[in-house]
Amino acid sequence: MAVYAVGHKVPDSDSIVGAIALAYLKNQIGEQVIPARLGELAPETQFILDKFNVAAPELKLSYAGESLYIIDHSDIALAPDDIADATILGIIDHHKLGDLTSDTPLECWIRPVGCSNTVIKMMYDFHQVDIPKDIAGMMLCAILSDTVIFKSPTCTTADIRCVEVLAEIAGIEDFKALGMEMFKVKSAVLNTPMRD
Ligand SMILES: [Mn+2]
Repeated sequence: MAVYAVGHKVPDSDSIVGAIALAYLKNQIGEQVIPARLGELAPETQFILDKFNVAAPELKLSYAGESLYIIDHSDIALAPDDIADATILGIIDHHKLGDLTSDTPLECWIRPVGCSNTVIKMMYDFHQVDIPKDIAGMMLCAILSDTVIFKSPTCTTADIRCVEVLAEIAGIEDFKALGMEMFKVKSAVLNTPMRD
């Protein structure tokens, strides 16, 4: 039986980066966790992975008999189809509480902030684990994506402070320029005619 960290179906950057960042943290505190994903990468997410030269989490759809950490949601509809046959070890999220439940005690990190990666940064702080440069850069991008570079109504001062700290760790001087570059990748694809 293995332990996985996985975000929601039709994964966004928060789900993918969150799985990588959480798995790294867990591995640092002695718990073997494998990052996974429930679907194809969005172009924006591919851009982030390429930028920091990090491999995508493995595509894994079935979790029967496995244990997992759920990231960026707590809804049955967004979780793996066979989630009822898996053991949920934890939920890390920033949305309203969904309908997932568990048979055993679980670790729950749910905060009303703009991004799951802001919550994961709080977990790194709690466990006093240093964030590697590449992971810090990706977490920063995920927060800029979810908060639309701090313009979303869900953005909090915790998210902004978190990005500032992550930018320092990652050695990124102009994180807003990076955010704009990221959104250009996203909109370039959105403006592509459907047949292409
Ligand atoms: Mn999110």
